[in-house]
Amino acid sequence: MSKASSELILNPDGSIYHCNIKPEHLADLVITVGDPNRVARVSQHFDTIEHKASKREIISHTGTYKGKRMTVISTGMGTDNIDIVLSELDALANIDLQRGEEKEEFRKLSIVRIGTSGALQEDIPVDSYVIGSHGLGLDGLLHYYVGSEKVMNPAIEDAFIQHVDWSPNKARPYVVEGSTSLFDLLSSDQTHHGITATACGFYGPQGRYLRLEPNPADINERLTTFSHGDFRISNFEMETSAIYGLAKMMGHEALSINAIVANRIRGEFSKDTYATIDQMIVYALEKLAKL
Ligand code: R1P
Ligand code: URA
Repeated sequence: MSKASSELILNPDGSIYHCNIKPEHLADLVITVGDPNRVARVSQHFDTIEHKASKREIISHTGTYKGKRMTVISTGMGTDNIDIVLSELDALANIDLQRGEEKEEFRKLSIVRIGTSGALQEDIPVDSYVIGSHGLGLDGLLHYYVGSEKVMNPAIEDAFIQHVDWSPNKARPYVVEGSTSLFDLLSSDQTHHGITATACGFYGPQGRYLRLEPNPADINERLTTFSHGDFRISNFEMETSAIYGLAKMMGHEALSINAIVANRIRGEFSKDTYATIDQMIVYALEKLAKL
């Protein structure tokens, strides 16, 4: 059945509402970044840029790096924005926008987040890179979709809920595995690995105490000491769980690589975040050119 114009919203030129691009502007390989300014920091390395768009905090550049076509797009901060960007990217790939109907042939996207993050382990230093084998969603987004339990990992979730004594007043944490093929492609002896925890905020939800006390105050210690088999929580940020969850439900591949700008255990912050991010961008582009 064709979608109503209130559900699948198009701009007057036929582009999709927030991302503001048309299907032909979207490459199969998509790099997401939180910071809109990071889009140009990625595309400055491209051989050519064929299309640029912007609306609100969502900026996108499509071009090639060493001949590999890719779209880099900013999401802004948080899983609420991920809901918008992932839904629209999938619609661009898999819905005939004019007819408002799902296409017969599925188009699979590879989605790689190049982000920044805080380490939750003492041995993951600032200015290193972390790849999330799994996303741990403390944000609740995935529960708004029917069938999301199929991509979750209840054994890890239950162990986590018990270990941290998770409050029933908050959404149930969910765990989704990232793409194993992208993990193999992007991993090296230069990358750390672990579960990437995704919070619904930067301060209280990540245990930062300015004037309001986080609840629980020791959330970071509880996360740091959690392990399940070989898995431990490596880092904290604000998008990965929703990217992994939505991408998996939609049938896409997704992985996050994050530059560690803070170490929450040591209380340290990077002295030059931009240098670290720029190095990680080149690292990721070199690997992704081989996809
Ligand atoms: C918070 O400072 C923001 O930085 C991290 C968090 O996930 C959050 O979006 O990622 P980005 O640098 O990709 O935005
Ligand atoms: N981004 C986050 O969300 N948390 C940090 O500590 C650093 C970057």
